[in-house]
Amino acid sequence: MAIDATTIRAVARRLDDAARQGQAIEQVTVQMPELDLDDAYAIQAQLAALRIARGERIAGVKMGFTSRAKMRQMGVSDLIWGRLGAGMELPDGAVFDMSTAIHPRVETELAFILRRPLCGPVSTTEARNAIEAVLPALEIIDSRYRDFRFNVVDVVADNASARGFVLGEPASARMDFSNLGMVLHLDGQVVQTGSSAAILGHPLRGLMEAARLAGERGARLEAGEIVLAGAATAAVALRPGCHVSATVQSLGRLGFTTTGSRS
Ligand code: OOG
Ligand code: MG
Repeated sequence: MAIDATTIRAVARRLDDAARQGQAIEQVTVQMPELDLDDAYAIQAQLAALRIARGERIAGVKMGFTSRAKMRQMGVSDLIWGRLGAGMELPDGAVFDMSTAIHPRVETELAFILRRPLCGPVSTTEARNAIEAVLPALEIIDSRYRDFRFNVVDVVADNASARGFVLGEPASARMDFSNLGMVLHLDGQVVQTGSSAAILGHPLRGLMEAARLAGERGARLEAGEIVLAGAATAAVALRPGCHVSATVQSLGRLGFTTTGSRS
């Protein structure tokens, strides 16, 4: 750790304000190049504490940079994780008000709901047995940093750009979800295509890595929690007044509509 608890709290407050005001800020490592990954996860934990203090529940975790498409798009090649607040969930078919965001993007993902806790290194069998359901998902990311630019420490401190998520219909964890075709549409046009296999070769590995990384930080994935395994395709910028939908083979379709203006 390169910074003290007071500075951790101050940086978290700055990121939290940026998110709530929809105003981009400078990358935190510009002024504090000494920040390390431990500091970044401590800032992230503090962001979660601020949500909890406002009465929000932590609903689960999200993985980042589990696919080459995302690594290439953002220039970061380390696996990261972030926390999902219950208030980030948007019901399928809902409206997302862009005036509450900075420069949101959308990406197609797979999600898991857990029926057992997971923590630390786990086998594929343990991971599979911990899954209650598998669901098609859309993630809305919105980096709090200007121009959506960051390094790995910045993006971890910014809770892995988490902003929102939409879940589709749950399916049985017994299905084969290793290689499902995924298509992202904006206003009826295909904008990205991919496969769930792009998530670390098998989306189950996204879950195993989530358990491992959480364990490293003294956290645990809990029964009932949601795990977003990571995007299978690059993210696409949202614009006001558009309809977003994703189709995941065997799992179905989900979507949302945007309104408002970009700040
Ligand atoms: C960071 C979040 C990455 C994913 O699915 O890879 C992520 C970002 O791209 O801003 O959510
Ligand atoms: Mg994502």
